[in-house]
Amino acid sequence: MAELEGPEFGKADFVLLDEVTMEQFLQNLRLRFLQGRIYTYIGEVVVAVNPYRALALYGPPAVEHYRGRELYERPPHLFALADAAYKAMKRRAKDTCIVISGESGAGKTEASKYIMQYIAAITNPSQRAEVERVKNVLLKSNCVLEAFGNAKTNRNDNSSRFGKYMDINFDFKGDPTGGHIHNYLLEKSRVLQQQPGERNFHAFYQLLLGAPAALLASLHLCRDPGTYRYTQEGTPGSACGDDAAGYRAVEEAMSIIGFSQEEMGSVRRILAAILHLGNIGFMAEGEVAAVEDMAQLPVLAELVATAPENLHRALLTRTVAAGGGELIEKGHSPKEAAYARDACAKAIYERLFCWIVGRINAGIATHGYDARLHGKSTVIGVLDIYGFEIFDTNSFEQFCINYCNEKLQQLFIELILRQEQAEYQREGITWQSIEYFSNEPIVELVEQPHRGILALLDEACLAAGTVTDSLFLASMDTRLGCHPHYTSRKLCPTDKTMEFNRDFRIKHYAGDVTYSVEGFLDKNKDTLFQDFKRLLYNSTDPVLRAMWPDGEQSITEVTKRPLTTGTLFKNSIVALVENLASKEPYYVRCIKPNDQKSPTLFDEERCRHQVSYLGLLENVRVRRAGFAYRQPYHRFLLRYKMTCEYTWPNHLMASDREATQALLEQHGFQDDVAYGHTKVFIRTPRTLFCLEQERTQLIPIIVLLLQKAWRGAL
Ligand code: AOV
Ligand code: MG
Repeated sequence: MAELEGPEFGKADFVLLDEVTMEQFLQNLRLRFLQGRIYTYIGEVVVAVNPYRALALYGPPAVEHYRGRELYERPPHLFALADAAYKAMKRRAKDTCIVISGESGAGKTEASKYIMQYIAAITNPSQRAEVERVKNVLLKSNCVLEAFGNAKTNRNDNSSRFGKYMDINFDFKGDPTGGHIHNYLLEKSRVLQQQPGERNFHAFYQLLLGAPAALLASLHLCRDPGTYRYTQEGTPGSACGDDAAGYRAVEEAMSIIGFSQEEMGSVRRILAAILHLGNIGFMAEGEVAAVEDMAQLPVLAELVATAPENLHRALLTRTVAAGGGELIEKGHSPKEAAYARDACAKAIYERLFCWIVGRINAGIATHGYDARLHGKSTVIGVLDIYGFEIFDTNSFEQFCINYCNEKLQQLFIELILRQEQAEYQREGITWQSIEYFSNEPIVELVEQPHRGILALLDEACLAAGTVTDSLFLASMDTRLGCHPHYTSRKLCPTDKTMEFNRDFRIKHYAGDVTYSVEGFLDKNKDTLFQDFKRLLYNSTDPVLRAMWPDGEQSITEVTKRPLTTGTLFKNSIVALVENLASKEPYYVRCIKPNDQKSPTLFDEERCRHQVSYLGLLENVRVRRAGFAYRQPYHRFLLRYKMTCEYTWPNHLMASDREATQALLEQHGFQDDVAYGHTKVFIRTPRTLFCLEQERTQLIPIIVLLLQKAWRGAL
């Protein structure tokens, strides 16, 4: 049992608290955190506190300690949870998923890596070569995805700037045969600009600081990130980790995954092209724009493998359809040209990222798997998505990220309740439901058709040209002004913390966030001129060309309005939630102990806030109001049969259920338990304490008896 850790280590499961109060919860969390016991259960949910230091918790001995064990047989750990998900998948052929949540910097990505590492360690005992290859690709994909999708933010030096959901497929033996990664909304605006103290995606610095000098020269780059407009911000003193070592690790990971040398060459050239593109400036030449320094063009043209004159044209003009199917070229103003350049840089990076994900997926696709030969393939999904974010300035990206967290919180509430209810129903036990804070109104505020913020944003984008961000804000004020979770400065003029024509506020489940409306329309529309798409589609670099299939269309064919970023994101999150809901979920709830990244500081207020908004106290209450513990009869007997004369050493009753009943009645616990079809349910932790105590007292006596018996036998 987890509580065998001893009382000095606090309660290993929050359901064992004497009283369910915030104070007791925090006290237990603090005590365990300070001792390096960063994991604690709420039933089958793992609460994890970021230790901000390396703990010797994850090596091969730890793997062995947890392999094949039941959740409560060992101290709480991610490995126990991963094992439970794996066992459910293997024994019952159930698709399972592990959902990791918590705010930015709470430790989600690290947790997801430990979980994958554990699954890799316990599978493929027969060392089949193809399974080893798949495992390797799955493990190495993290390094590549982090290089291209993570960046230093003010909250986290290695913050995930995209959402990741990874399915791992298993064959009937329980070995991984493949997988698939879904990525969600990369924060591509980071390519252009970062808040003070933050950085661009790691990949840029890794290339500049890690590539050999000759390679750098061939890309016409110099080492100093300060040379490039897109990497100027946040460079001094903000190097996180060792970028040069990162470069080597990514190169190695890419070749293990199966990227060819040509493909890796293309990836480097694309990164270099983005840096060069950012440095192109424009000046006015009469009415229209001209490139400031023409000498830059041949370099960029070489990197994207196009003719310099085509590049020149795409930078300065756009093709528009005039009446009668006629096409005319319209020159950009310098401002328009700069806007188009930035849109192009963002789009290239986003497509590069998606191409990399697709390339990894191709390496682990399960197309060779024949269900008729090998039985049904089962899946464990691992979700590691950006956590709830409140920055000094919050923009469209934070709005999407926080909406996504609302959806996941909603799912947690639904599943935790549903799961409990389903289990009682399955086992034929009656149950009373518990009140929960429902974040449904906030989710609706954002996603409701025709009336939600996303719908109003799309409406504003359709009317483009005339509508500005502040008109969009005005429209939200009119239509959403009465919503209890929405306010803007116009509606609350006394609030000096917001700007009049710019800010609106949403009361999220995790706190109030003020969003700056600036850029919402633009980011939602995400316009990229067809001229750039065509230019890159016609590149002679096959990798770059493959990223732009839509560049084949001519301007007259491009009539349908593409879906907006917000709507695409909403659709992908709705699909994700449906997918998760169809699986048996396991939860990790991560907590960030302080904002200083300190291994010793337990900031009580910060923790209190997280415990509160994650709904952890309610979670404990639900768990306790029902039955705190449940165990299959045979397992229960295996552990406690020594405490009863009818069951020790073996019972003679008709079933394990009857034997369990006899044991509990002998102890006088009959009013605290319920008997399900396959499991015994124990309401209060005290009952289990008593059994545990008795067992602990009996063990030395039994050991003595056994030793005597052995000696006698010799
Ligand atoms: P996140 O994924 O939750 O934030 P990370 O998993 O990146 O957070 O953790 C942030 C940092 O905390 C890591 O880089 C480590 O330095 C440290 N850390 C986290 N977990 C552990 C652990 N178990 N042991 C040691 N150090 C740890 V975000 O992606 O920003 O939402 O978007
Ligand atoms: Mg992360």
